[in-house]
Amino acid sequence: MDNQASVAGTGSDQIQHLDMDQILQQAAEHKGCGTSSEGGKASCGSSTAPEDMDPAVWEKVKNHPCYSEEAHHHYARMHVAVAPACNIQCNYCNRKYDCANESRPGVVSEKLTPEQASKKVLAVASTIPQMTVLGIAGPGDPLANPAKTFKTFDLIYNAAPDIKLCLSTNGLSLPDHVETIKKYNVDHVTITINMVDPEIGQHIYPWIFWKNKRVTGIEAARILHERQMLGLEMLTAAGILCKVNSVMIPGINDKHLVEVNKAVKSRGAFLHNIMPLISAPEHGTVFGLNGQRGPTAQELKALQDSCEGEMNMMRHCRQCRADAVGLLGEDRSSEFSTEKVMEMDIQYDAEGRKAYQEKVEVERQATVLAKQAEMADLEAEFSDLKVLIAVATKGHGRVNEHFGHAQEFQIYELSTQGSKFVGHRRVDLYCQGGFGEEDTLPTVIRAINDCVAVFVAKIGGCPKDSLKAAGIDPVDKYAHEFIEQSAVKYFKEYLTKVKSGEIVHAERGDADIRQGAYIAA
Ligand code: CLF
Ligand code: SF4
Repeated sequence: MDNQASVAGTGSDQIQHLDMDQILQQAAEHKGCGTSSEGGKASCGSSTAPEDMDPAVWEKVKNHPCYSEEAHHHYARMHVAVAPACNIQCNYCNRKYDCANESRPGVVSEKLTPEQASKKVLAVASTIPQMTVLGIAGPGDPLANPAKTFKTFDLIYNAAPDIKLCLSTNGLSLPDHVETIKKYNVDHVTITINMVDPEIGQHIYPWIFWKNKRVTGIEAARILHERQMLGLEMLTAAGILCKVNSVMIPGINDKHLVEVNKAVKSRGAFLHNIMPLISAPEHGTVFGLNGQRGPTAQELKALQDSCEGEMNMMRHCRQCRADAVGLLGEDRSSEFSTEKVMEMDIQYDAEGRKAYQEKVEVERQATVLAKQAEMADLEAEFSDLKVLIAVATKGHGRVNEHFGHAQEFQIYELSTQGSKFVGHRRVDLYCQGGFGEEDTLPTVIRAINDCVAVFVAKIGGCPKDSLKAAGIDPVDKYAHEFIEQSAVKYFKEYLTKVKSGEIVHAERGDADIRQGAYIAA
């Protein structure tokens, strides 16, 4: 492991080489943190707010893994499945499975009572001290189950007030509950808004349940749209941070989502999360059965790029299941089944959690400092070259996963502006104990086919050769180092080689977003 990092002094000619202990020491003292943000995003790892962000908002987002891209490498969330019923029907959802707009379809949730949910939250918080957020996101709609939802929030707030409370809704009942949401200390609300035009909405929502009867067609979409806009306006007025999720459905709302972006931005949404439709026949959804396709990776990125202006775009959503536990890219829910949780003797140690999170902040700060240091001489380069790389990581902002063990790759865009997280690609495990690997490798390559390189902690000879043959550079020399610092280093070398003619840069093609379920755990 290369334990060296360059840290800029007062001028670009004063580059010093410091070892990682010095960086961690600087981070602990909160020295040298650039508090600027990229595109208005919370990019700084310090405990102070970026200059262009209200400190009160910063307090709400700084360790929320969904509201801050940078925080998602370090902090975890959990969902409790206390809300089984729904008051609308989406064509991408089959209620036999988890909510498809906040869940990975195809996995059935264990439904909980508020009391079971509360105990589970304390169990997880005691085991995973970096778990900072509790969300209710299904498997139906939390506000179609208001008694269970708010009872759960109440129990958790009283037992563990340091945990942030979050909910995700389709918005139909939202205006009726904004006061209650505030009363129960829920600081973050997500509304799934897929259209602002009922003509389009009627192709996404076959019906809603409204005032004790089923309403269909364009009238259903009109009511839903009006309630979503009203709910968003009321949340903003109440000072509750609001994120909007939209499902990108090619041929139905893909072009229209630019209008949705403008509409929600003008009503005060803090963050917009455009997610790909996940649609396969085995999910049993209307879209799955009628062959509606999801977007490709480059179609999704182009839409996200086109919406990125003054409004923050979320690109790190994992379309979580309704009982997800852990960092966004991992799922530890099986460690916390109701049976196991009910047997656990839980001592909630708020001080211990706080101390652990302070250590996380030091590590987080170190990743920011290391990237800034590496950027020092890149900004002087003139080039409009942009490339994508894929990274195998278990979290903590490091290249620390083996190629064969990766269930997802994080995607970074590299340019003279530095490195920028632009998404992730779920893949089936390559390493499956000696079988199935020949079948899996082509699907992994298709998932990262738009990347020039893949950073891994380790990789075997066989996949290495196949990646090279596909034009993807397998890079293991940054094993266990910080991702973004390594990415900037790599880009500098890449640029030098292109400029010297050692390599010829060629535009890469598109990549697949996986539609089916996992074939390996
Ligand atoms: Fe859960 Fe949603 Fe809260 Fe996050 S998830 S209720 S805001 S705590 Fe996050 Fe998961 Fe994407 Fe949701 S990655 S599906 S955006
Ligand atoms: Fe399914 Fe969620 Fe839509 Fe309800 S709001 S139909 S649970 S995706």
